[in-house]
Amino acid sequence: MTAKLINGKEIAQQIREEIRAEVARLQREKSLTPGLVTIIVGEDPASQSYVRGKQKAANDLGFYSVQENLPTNISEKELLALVDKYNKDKKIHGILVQLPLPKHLNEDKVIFAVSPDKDVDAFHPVNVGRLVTGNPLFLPCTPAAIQQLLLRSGVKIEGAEVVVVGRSNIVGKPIANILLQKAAGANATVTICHTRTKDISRHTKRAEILIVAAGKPKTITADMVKPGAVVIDVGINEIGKTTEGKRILVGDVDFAPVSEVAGAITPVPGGVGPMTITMLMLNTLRAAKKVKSLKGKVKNCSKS
Ligand code: BQF
Repeated sequence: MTAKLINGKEIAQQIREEIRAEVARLQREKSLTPGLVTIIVGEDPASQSYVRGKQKAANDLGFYSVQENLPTNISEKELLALVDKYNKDKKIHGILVQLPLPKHLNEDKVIFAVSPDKDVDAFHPVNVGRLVTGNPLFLPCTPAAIQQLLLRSGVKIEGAEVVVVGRSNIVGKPIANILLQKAAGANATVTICHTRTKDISRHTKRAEILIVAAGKPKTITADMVKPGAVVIDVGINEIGKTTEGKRILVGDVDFAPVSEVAGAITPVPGGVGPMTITMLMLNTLRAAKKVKSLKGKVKNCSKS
């Protein structure tokens, strides 16, 4: 079998057109422009490239966008003061602090400082709690991206055997939580595997939907995949640079051999990544509209 490619770039573009139309309507009818601030501390090239992508997406959609570039040696107090300034700024609806932060800054403190109403990453404990208890304000961007890719590719999530490899707060734990909710676009049976799982293969081989966020190339090989499974590769691993200095990226899945076994698969690049940025834009739009609940707002399966 050769797997169907789930084209994240294309689906992301489709949703961006929907967002663009809604931004135009908001401007026309309410004179309201969604506003996003991205805050980056230091010079990490990967982080700078991610923030550039987020700024470009915001600008392309007609958002009001602000970029704060802070020096590595900024104090925690100064960073928290800046976050608070944007908490109070009426033109700004979404605040994104790019992670990871330099070691002298406490990430938890900074995440806690962002107003939950402007927390478009959905990392604040209030938003984590709201997700777990089934009343989310925002969904975290990468997990939201995964769910939308599945829905828009016509994958049936309800009742499916889902196996998640990885237990991070950013991907593994929240995607498991989203897909097990009693809600539209969820109702799956979810297993989470991690570095201390005894026999990962025993679990992955049962998966109808396999979500891999392990942070290591070739974590999943062809022998670990059930024939016909849907494989979502969340990994972003830099394995070198082109002669022009561009990062060469691979996922966590051994792509070519797994494609021979799986029913559908996301590529890296061009899979989950572009959708993640689009979900950040959707969260910013929702923050601007002050949508209080996502209940019944999950767009349903339209086969593409
Ligand atoms: C693509 C991220 C690890 C640590 C911190 C498009 C992105 C990536 C890939 C992107 C990521 C990964 C982001 C592609 C944001 C996803 O074409 O495949 C976009 O910008 N991402 C981040 O902000 O912080 C990270 C991964």
